[in-house]
Amino acid sequence: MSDKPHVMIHSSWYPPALARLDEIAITHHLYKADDKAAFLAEHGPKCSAIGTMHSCDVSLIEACPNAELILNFGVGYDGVDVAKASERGIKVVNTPAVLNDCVADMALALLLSSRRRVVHADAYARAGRWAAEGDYPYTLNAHSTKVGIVGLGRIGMEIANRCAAFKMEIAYHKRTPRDDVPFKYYADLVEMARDCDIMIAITPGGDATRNLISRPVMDALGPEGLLVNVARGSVVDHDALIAALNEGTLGAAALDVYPSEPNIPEALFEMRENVVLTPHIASATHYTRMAMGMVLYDNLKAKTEGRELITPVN
Ligand code: A2R
Repeated sequence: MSDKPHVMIHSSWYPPALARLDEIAITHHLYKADDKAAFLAEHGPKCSAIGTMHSCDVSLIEACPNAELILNFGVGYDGVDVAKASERGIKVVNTPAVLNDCVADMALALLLSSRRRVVHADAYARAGRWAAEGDYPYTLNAHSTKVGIVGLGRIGMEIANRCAAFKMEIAYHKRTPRDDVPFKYYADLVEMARDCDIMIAITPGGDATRNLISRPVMDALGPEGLLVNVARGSVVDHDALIAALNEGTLGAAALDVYPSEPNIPEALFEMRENVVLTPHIASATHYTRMAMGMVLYDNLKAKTEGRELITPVN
């Protein structure tokens, strides 16, 4: 009999990385099962680990009563019930750091697309409107603007580095100021928004940051202001966002994340000129998704060999 650990895979992640787990584990793919309850009843009790990309709630934890480890594919673990896991002595690991550059690249891609209207101008060009109607309307600068980064952690710092290279002035908000950066700190988000042209959200999700970007923040950003969200959908009040964009009190939004993925609030689809939408792809390159998968692989291997976990969150 194999002494490999059994792992309940709740949701698939980057297939080549997921396939590597089979070298060191016996994986059970719940997302492929038609009868999930029967699948969990059959395989849950033998699993000492759970793998997930989106969520791991109490029912999944309870269906795997011998689980000791949760592998969370992503740096954000707001979908995992960490409190319940801790209560049961289950360790949770995530995939920090290896996705910093990719997410920061995407933040800048969204920022530049929005300020220079790349997506809308592409549609204008393809529709033959240049020849028919004349030059595309003038857009707004990316350089020589002030950008406020909400959450200056691992990814936030990479965003700041890129913004500096794009000749933007940088400000930031988080709960505790950093003493290792030259950027202006704002304890108050509305105050920062008032002073900025662009705001980029890159905090964790969860209750502590729910609707942190509120209507007053959007209004303070103003009619020429841009909100970029590469954090979590829950960080932005989307009803307020749609209202602010419709009323023109906020100029533009460029979003990679949404409150109820994979659904996107339909009102945003109609906003073609001032809204750029991507389907939660900030870390989704082959290179980075493989690296994320290998962080989970290395954690599972460490656990199996009785070594310290590499990226524990509890
Ligand atoms: O607040 P602080 O001083 O703990 O700073 C963290 C900040 N942050 C917050 N800022 C304002 N209000 C809050 N309630 C709040 N909670 C946390 O977010 C820190 O500057 C930043 C998070 O940085 P890291 O822990 O290094 O996370 P990383 O790797 O940059 O990823 C951020 C998030 C993920 O959790 C995913 O949701 C997303 O990016 O992909």
